Amino acid sequence: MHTQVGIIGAGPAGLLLARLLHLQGISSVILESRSRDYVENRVRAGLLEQGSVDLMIESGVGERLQRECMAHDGVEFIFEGKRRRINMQELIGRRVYIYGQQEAVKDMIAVNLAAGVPIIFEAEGKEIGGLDTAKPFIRYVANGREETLTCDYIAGCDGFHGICRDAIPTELLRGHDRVYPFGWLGILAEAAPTHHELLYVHNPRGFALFTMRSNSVSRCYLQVPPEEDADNWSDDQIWSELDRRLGQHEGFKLSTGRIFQKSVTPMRSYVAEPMRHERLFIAGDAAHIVPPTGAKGMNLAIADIYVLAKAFTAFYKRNDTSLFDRYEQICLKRIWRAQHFSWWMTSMLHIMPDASPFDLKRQIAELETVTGSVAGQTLVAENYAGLPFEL
Ligand code: RFL
Ligand code: PHB
Repeated sequence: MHTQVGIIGAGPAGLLLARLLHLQGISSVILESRSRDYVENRVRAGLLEQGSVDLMIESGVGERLQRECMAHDGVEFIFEGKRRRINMQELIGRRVYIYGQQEAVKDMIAVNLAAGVPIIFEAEGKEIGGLDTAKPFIRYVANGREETLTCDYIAGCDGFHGICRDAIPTELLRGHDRVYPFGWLGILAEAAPTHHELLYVHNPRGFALFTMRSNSVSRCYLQVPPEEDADNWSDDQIWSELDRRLGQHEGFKLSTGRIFQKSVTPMRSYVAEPMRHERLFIAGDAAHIVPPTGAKGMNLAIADIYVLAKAFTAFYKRNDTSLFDRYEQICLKRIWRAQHFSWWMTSMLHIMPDASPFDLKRQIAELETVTGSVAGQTLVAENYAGLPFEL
């Protein structure tokens, strides 16, 4: 089998790339190690930046998103019993949108398959090679048989645990890494949202986040030790801990219900450089990871793909390779800004295991500074709602 762009991974990055290439008449094949059912039901991100939503609508995968997403003008911070709202719409004229990542994945799979873009599920990429030749290849196993896909270029959209990043020679690959001494216990519950916008809570007992998937489904997170087992937490313990961290506030009280999904996510920051090697390009979580506090992971994956799709288009339409050469430089500028924002939000809101009273007071002062002035609020709003896509 031969295609122009061989894509490994049917996450948001791989699926959006295939769609954007198809719209330009460029062929691709997606290889995905998991089943369609698995990728369509994997619970992950929920918050999309304005630019991500705009790109999805423009590329014809945003029809249900437009109908079902929840647009938020503001976001709230809670600390020391105080509530501070940042009105992004008023400050910078942009908003954020709640739409489950697995819903976006379902939509992109359906649109790609309907357009005849091949997505081969349960096809595990084992090896890539020929990167310095005109015909790179991907060896994969599907239905117990080893197969080969040849292509002009390979897009490594295979997430943090994929195989593509490791195909960059070790003497060239630099990984910038930070692991945090905590994780998030995330739940989905049959419960109306506690509040109509997101609540980021600083509490000496640990960070908590109240978000949602719909008017009847809540998504909440609790800071826990990184090696915590979600099964150690009963539903009652989860609700009672969320309640204690949230505290008492006028205007809302904790909304509870049946918890139907729970898991613990470790937290890390990571950037791989370079993001291109010969005829391989890596994008999304394959190239970088952020702690989820800034809600940037899926948005960064989409921003990488915006650039990569433009680069393939310039090459196939105009034989222009200049964007191939600038791909990593363009992406890394945004990635490092998102890295800083995600690290900053994480360190401002989480309690380090060895935190002293000084550290807690300093965090409160920081939250006061940031939420207490138009300058501070604008800084958060611009980064949270996302910088415009640029080439
Ligand atoms: P993905 O989604 O991991 O997709 C990679 C795909 O590649 C497949 N794969 C392979 N296929 C074939 N052969 C191989 N050898 C393969 N190896 C791997 C995998 O099965 C998979 O299907 O990467 P992509 O496309 O780069 O997308 C990145 C996002 O998934 C990720 O950044 C976000 O989920 C991060 N994230 C958030 N991002 C946001 O923008 N906003 C949020 O609100 C947000 N919240 C979150 C998050 C991530 C979380 N967790 C669980 C890590 C909240 C949480 C709790
Ligand atoms: C989510 O809705 O799952 C979500 C929202 C904001 C974050 C992280 C996760 O910062």
